[in-house]
Amino acid sequence: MAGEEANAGNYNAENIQVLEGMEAVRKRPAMYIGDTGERGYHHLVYEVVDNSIDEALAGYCSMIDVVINSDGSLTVQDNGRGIPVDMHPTQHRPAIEVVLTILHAGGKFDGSNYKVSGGLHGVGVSCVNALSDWMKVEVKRGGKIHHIEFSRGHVTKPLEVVGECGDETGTKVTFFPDHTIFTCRAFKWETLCARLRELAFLNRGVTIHFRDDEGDAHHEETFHYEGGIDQFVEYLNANKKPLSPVIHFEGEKEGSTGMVQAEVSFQYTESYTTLEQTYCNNIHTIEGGTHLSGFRRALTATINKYGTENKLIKEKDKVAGEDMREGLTVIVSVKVPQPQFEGQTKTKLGNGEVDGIVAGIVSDKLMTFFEENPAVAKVVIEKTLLACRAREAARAARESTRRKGVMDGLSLPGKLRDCSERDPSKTELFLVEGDSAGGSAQTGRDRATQAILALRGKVLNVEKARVDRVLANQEIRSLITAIGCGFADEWDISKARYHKIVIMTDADVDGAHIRTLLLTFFYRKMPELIEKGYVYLAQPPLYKVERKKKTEYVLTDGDLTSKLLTLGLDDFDVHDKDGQTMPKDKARDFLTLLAEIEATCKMVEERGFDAAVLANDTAQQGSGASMLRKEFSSLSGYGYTPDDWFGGTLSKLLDDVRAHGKQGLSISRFKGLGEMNADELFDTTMNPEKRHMLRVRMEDAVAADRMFTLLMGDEVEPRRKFIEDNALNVRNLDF
Ligand code: 0RA
Repeated sequence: MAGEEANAGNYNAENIQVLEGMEAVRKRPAMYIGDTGERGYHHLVYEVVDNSIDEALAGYCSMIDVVINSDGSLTVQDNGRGIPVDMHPTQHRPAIEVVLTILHAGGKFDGSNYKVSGGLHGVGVSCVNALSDWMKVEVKRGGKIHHIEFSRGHVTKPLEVVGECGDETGTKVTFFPDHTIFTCRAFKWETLCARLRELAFLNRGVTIHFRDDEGDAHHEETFHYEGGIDQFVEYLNANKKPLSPVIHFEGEKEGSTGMVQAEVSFQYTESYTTLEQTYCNNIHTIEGGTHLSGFRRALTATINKYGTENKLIKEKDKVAGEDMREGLTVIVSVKVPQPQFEGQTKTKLGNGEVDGIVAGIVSDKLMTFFEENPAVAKVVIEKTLLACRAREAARAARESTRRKGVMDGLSLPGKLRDCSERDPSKTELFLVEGDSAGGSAQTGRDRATQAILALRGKVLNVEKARVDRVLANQEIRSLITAIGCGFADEWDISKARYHKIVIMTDADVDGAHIRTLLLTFFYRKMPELIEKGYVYLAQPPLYKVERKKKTEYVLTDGDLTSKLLTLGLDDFDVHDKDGQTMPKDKARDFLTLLAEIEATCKMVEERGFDAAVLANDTAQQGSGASMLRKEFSSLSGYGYTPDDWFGGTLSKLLDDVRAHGKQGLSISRFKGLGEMNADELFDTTMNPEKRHMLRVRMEDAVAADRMFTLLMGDEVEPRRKFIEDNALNVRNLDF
C-alpha cells in the first residue's frame, strides 16, 4: 500500500495505532458506517459535513460548500478555523494527521465544546479517510495554505505549505470512496440535497451551497434559512392549509452531562395527518424518544388544562393525545452533550431528563400563547374534538364488526382468494384492480403461496378522510382483514399474514392512480409495512414480441427500442458524418441517443412547445428544455447538429433501423393486465423465478410526506405543477 511505503523505515507505536485503526475500519466497514451500499456511501459525506457544521455551531463557520466533482469525487469546503496543523504534543506528527488517521480523534482536543453533530454513527472523518481510495485536504490557517494527501487512510503526501492566504481560514476535504469496499458508484443529488437542506434548517443562519459537476445535469442549490426550524415547518406544510401560525419555543437547562438546548416549532393545518420530526444533535431520531415524549406530554396537558378551564373541553369528552395532534406538523430539535441512542435502529433518544426539560419549556410557553391567542386555541380545540369523535365512532364501528367476527381474521373477506400456506414469510398477497385482471391472477397464481384480493373501483383517498370514514370503506376493510395486522391501536405487525404485499395495477393513468391511493393508505395507516419492506410493486410487461415461434415480453418502451435497435443493426451499417462505418457498439449508442431525442421532442411537443426552439434557446427553462439541450450536446460528440435531427436526416435513419428490426416481428401492446391470459400473467408478472418487482422503500420521510400531501391533498395548483414538472419521468404511463 502506498501509505506504508511513505512511512516505511520509521515505524513506532503511533504508526501501529494508525495502521490498526484504519485496517479495522476497512475490515468491518459496516460496523463503522452502517453498510457499504448507497446509505454508507452517502454517509461518508455526512461525516465530513458534520465537522463543518460543528465549526458553525461553535460560532466559527458561516459557509459550507459541497461539490460532486466531475470525476465522481466529492469536496466539502468550509470557512471555519481550519484543522490544526501544528505538531501534536504526544503523537509527534502534525495534528491534522492525527485527526484524519486516528479513530475518534475528530473531537476537539481542548474539550471546550463537545462534539454536537456527528452522523448516526458519529465515527469521524478518519473513517471516511480509511474508506477512501484517496483523500486530499487543504487547510487555510495562520496565513498559510497547507496540503496533505492520503490513500485508504495512510499518508501518501506529507503535510506541506503550498501558498499564502492572508487572514482567511478554513478546511477543504476532497475524497473518492474506495470502490473495492462500496457497492454504490455515485453520489445522488436528491439524497444529498435532502440532508443538506435539513442541516440548513436545523442550524439557522448557516449557508450550505451544493453543486453537481458530474454528468451534464449541473444542478446547483443554496440552502440558507434565517428562520431555522420555523421555515422547516413552513416547508413541510407548503401544500397544506394552515389553521394556526408557526409557533416557536426554545430554551436551555443544565442537565446531568452539561447544558441541554431544546427548540420546537409547530403549526396546525386542516390535514388529518400528523407529522412529527425530531432531532438530537442534528441526527434524525426516527424512532422518537424522550424529546418527543416531553413535547407530546406538554401539548396534551396544556390543551387539556386550557380547554377545561375555558369550558371548551367537557368532562364527557374523552380526548386523547392523538386527537390533539391531528393536523399537527412539529419539529423538535435538541442538543444533548452525551446522547444515548436506543431502539432497533439506534435512532431513539434515551436520555431520560430530556423529557422533563422539553416538557417544561413547552408547557409554560404554550399556556401563555393560548392566553394571548384565544382564537387559535379555539380552532385547535375544535379540531381536537372532531378528531376525538371520529376516533370514538371508528372504535364503536370496529367493536360491532368484531362482535360479528369480521376484523379478527376468523372470517376473511369474501373477495380474498387465499393461499394454502400459513407461514407468512412464504406467502404473497396480490392486490389487483378490477374483476377481469383478478380472474386471470386467480387462475394463473401458485395457489400454495399466492393470494389474490381484487379491488373494485377506486380505493378511498385516506389523505382526505378521517379515521371513521376510512374504516367505513369496504375495500379498505377487506385490505385490513386480509393483511391481518389490525388497525390503529390494535396494530400488530407480527400478525401479518403475508410478508409480500404486491400492488399489481395496469400501466395506465387509472392504474397509476389506484397505485398511488394504495401507497398513500400504506404510508399513512400502515407505515410499518413499508419500513419492514413488505410492500412491492409488480412490473407487468408493456409489450409482447413474437418472432417465428418465439414469444418474448418487454417491460418498458426503452427496452423495446433497445431490442429493435439491436435487431435492426444486425445487418445494417451506420455511417458517421465523414461517411465512415461506425463500429456496432458506437452505432448502438448513437441510435439509442436518437431514440431518446425523439422521445423528448415528442414529450415537449405534446406539452405545446416547439422542440427546435427549446433546443437552441438556452434561455428556455424547464426540465424538457434542459434535457433536450443535454441530448443535443451529446449528439455533437458524433459530429451532428440539431439541424441534422430537425431536418429529418437522423430521424429517417432511426426509423429505417427500427423498421429493419421490426421485420418478421409481431408486436402487441398490453392495454391492461386483463388482456393477458392467466398463464401469461403468471409467467411475466407473478412467477417468482422470472418476474421483476420493485420493493417500496421509505427512503426519505420528509420527501414522502410532501409528495403524498401534494398528490392527494386539497391544493390543486401545486399538484398540477408537480405532475407537469414530472411528466418527463412517466413515459411509461399512457398520458
Ligand atoms: C480539530 C480541532 C479544531 C477544528 C477541527 C478539528 C476542524 C475539523 C474540520 C473538518 C472539516 N472542517 C473542519 N474544521 C475544523 C479546533 C481548531 C482550533 O482550536 O483552532
